[in-house]
Amino acid sequence: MSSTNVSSPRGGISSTTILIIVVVGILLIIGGVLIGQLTPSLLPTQASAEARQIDDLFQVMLVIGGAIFLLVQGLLVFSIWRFRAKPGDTSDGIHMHGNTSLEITWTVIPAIIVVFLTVIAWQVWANLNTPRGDEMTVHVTGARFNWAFTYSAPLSIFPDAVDVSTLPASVQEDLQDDNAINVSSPVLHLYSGRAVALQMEPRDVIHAFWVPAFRLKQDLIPGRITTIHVTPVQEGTFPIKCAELCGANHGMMVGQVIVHADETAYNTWLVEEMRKVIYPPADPVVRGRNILSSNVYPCYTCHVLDDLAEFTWTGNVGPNLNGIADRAATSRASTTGLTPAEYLYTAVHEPGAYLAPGYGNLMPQLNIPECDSWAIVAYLATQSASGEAPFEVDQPPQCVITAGPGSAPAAEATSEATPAVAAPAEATAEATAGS
Ligand code: HEC
Ligand SMILES: [Cu+2]
Repeated sequence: MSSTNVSSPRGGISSTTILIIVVVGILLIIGGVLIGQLTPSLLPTQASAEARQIDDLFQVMLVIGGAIFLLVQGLLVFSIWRFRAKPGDTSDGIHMHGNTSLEITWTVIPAIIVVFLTVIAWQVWANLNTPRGDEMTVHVTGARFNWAFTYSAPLSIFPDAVDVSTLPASVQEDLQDDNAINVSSPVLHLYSGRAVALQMEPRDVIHAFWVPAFRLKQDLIPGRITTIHVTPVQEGTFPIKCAELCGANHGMMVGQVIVHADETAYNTWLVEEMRKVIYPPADPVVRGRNILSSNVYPCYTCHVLDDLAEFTWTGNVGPNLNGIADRAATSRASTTGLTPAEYLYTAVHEPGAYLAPGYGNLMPQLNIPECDSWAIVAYLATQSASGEAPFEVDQPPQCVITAGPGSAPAAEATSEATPAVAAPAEATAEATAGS
């Protein structure tokens, strides 16, 4: 790291000069190490195994960069002090060009540094991209303006005996291939020490999944699935951010990772979520309200709905949904020629088909499973000025749930969303507004 050969081109190097160079070189290295040691204390906690590797790499870069910074700034300050013009001296400085040893030095040293950094950065990069042993997989969905996470929950961890034949059709279908059900949550739940592959997909534009405490950031690209591997190592709750400007409420696109202490704690959470999926409330209105209040879907970041205000339904990108049932039954039905229920279904399921006047095509196509869409419609139909549904919403036969053993109406929010293969739609439901 020593700067070597800053002597004047006129003479050889004296032993005093060599001593100065050595001392300055040592000081530069000490300074670089200090910068490298102190700066990381500004960073968030290292909550993943990957964070340690990345911070170590960063620290090496800081030591080298810090020493170079001190060298350049030191030479600048030294030159200003040592070679400043004397009062009244208006002559030019000495003209000099060509100093082969100096040029070789300032080419070779940076080349060695860059090659060294490339090698160690490549090693970290390759490590990060290697699937870990015994990974679990969580699917990440980014849509303007929230994050949702879908887990595969094996029926084998469910403590109660379940008679599969009594479960809702959509749950039975979900269980068919792997005897596991999909559970969705707006919070990423993991547990310490267990590696996970996060497979991400956006529903609209490019988003970037960023967990500062994990030191990992990954773009979500339309039409592609991108994956990162991470091993959380510290119990706690850490923020998730969207690091790609994605629209008006980009700043609201924040979430949380909860790292549980161990598998038991994680399973306790998962079983509670499974219960909501396995025993959904029979009343579609309650089901619809539970889906929307779970905030698994990003509706709340774009719409105001007073009934769900406590679940932060305060977004201002789309129309205010207070009184949506009245509007669906009157102006929307007459403009589109759909029945009010069909209109609401289309508005939720195929948002681009008809645009509410004054609004652009901003609402994402969320791939909401068929029966969940109809439950949402049943709930939205109750959002009228009078509080009574002004029209009937018939649930398609495969979406009718008869009260099962556990299907007591859930009072609180559930994340009942099951992005499984949707059951075939009723023919009428497919009618679109033909815009
Ligand atoms: C990114 C913002 C955004 C998100 C997320 C979003 N919407 Fe919308 N929504 C809009 C916009 C903009 C419109 C108006 C344009 C249109 O009709 O598609 C709209 C229209 C609607 C309408 C029709 C309103 C009317 O006055 O006729 C309904 C109903 C609706 N959204 C419900 C939902 C539900 C339910 C969700 C979640 C599953 C949701 N929206 C998610 C932006 C959004
Ligand atoms: Cu985003």
